[in-house]
Amino acid sequence: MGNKLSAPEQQMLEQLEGDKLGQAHLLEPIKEDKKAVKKLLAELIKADKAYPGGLQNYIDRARKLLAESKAGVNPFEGYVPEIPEGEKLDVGSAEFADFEKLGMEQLEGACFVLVAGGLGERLGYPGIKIGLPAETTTGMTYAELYIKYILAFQAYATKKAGKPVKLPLAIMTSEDTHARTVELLKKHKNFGLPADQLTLMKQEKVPALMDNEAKIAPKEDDPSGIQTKPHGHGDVHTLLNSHGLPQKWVKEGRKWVVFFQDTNGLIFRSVPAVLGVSAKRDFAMNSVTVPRKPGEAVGGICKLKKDDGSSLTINVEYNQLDPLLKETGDKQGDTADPVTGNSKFPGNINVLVFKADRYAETLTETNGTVPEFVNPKYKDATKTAFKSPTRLECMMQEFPRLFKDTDKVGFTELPRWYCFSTVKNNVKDAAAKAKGGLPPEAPYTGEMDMYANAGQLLSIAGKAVGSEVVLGEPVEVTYLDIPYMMGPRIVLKPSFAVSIEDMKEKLKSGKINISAKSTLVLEGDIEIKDLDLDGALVIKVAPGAKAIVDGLKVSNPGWEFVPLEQPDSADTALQIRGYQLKKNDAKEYTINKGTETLSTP
Ligand code: UGB
Repeated sequence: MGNKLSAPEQQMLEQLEGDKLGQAHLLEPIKEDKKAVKKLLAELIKADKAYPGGLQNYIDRARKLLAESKAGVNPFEGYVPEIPEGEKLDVGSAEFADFEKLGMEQLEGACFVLVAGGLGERLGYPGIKIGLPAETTTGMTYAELYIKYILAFQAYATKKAGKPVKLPLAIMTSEDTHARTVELLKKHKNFGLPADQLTLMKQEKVPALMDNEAKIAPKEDDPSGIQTKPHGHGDVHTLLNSHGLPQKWVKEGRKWVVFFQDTNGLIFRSVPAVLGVSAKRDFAMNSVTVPRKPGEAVGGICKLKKDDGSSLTINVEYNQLDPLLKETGDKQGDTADPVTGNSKFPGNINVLVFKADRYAETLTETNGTVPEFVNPKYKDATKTAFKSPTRLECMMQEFPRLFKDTDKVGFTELPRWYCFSTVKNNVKDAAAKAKGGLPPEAPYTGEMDMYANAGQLLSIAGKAVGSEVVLGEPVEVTYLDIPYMMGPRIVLKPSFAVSIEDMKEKLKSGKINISAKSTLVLEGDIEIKDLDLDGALVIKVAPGAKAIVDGLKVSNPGWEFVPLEQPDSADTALQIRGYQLKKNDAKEYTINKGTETLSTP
């Protein structure tokens, strides 16, 4: 390779030397070194291509937002937040059942989008977050759990439709996560999802900026390179648009696009009911929410009202909610409602269900570029210098700003135990959160919440069909200074049931007794009438086969969690938990064909 410049390089060089882009400082220290110049130009061309409207557009937007930030412009000026209207569902109620039934009819029209470009610095885990086990009883990773859920929805929809249904999944990765995501999926053959149903979209980082003029920061150890930083999960919309996926999905007759985040082991439980709400209310966008604790790192959905009567129902991010509430209304800030102890605003968990046609049309009209923001950490009150380079960021939940007034934006509030337990915090922060009465959101608590969720769902479905479900009382167990309740460890794989309505079909009037020390893993088509479990029981049923549990009594030493024996040499996924699974003994059944009745004589 010679040092002669190609046409795009020459063009970028001219742009760089010109006043409009204002980046000549990058060239200055390396201009005599042709090789270094070429390298710099290559990096800038990459950044130019990756950003909608190119580098000039990025710099122009950055200058505007940095000027506004310096001037202290309030992005919510003129808006007063009100509590929005939405559907609040009581899981297990008749109304909830109706929404689930309606939502299950929608499953055949669902498409899924996972945002998994975040590295999880807060979690202190070096790997990709979707490669973490969601629970350690079966070791199922988040990636596998999500895909198995989509496959279970697909199997359900195929049966219901009487024809093959294929549900697509798009995953947004980033420079930080792409290679390891590809490796994980390849190693496990996409966990059974056919390749033609899977699309990976890699988001690029954006140039980091070192001052209010939006000068790009050179790399500290290499002036021929530029510093870049993540642009935020809002990139998912521009990427979907550039891949033309939503437009293709609409052409294929698909109805809904469901977005979800990287570590929430409970989220798919809520999908049928939430689809039901979207369908009934004809929501162009429907955010799943949970009751929110004041101060929690979860955005609040607000109805932002203007003097002229217009309003916008949208997430206000957790770092902006308190200042906004201190300036408006009763000026109390992000405080608790005295009646509920929760924030008055529903907590956004960034599970967004879009109506596919309106989503695709809006993407075509706007390219999906959601408004950005900048959050520089200034050195002092003059706001002239930054502590470290900043960048523009964007969030996926900002999409309502691109919609028309006629597009209905709403939310569906569900109990937290049912749909939300994320894993975001390192051990130290999680312990501090637990002390402060906030959800710890650690690997340990995320795992325990999955078991508790499964137990509660069995109880609700059981009650509806006249089955008595008795679960051992949970006890408080502390690992790595995080105290949490631990009851029986129940894992209901997606193939067992895709909703409470589906679970009702699997339980028959009888009695299910599961002691607190027990482990129960159910996979596949299993009907349960009478079960008495004190120990570990694993039932795996292959597709097409069936098990009937009728009068089965299992008692064995079971499986237990014990503190990590050799913490220093243990896998990092275990180190950040502080415990490991000790398999003493278990009763295991694997049924590959036909129907088998499992009972104790
Ligand atoms: N992500 C990307 O794919 N690319 C990026 O550049 C950045 C992130 P975080 P945070 O439900 O708990 C969100 O960092 O700040 C992916 C909502 O904004 O976990 O905790 C990343 O991989 C907040 O309103 O987000 O805040 C992950 O899957 C609330 O809903 C996802 O984006 C909160 O999550 C979120 O990234 C919550």
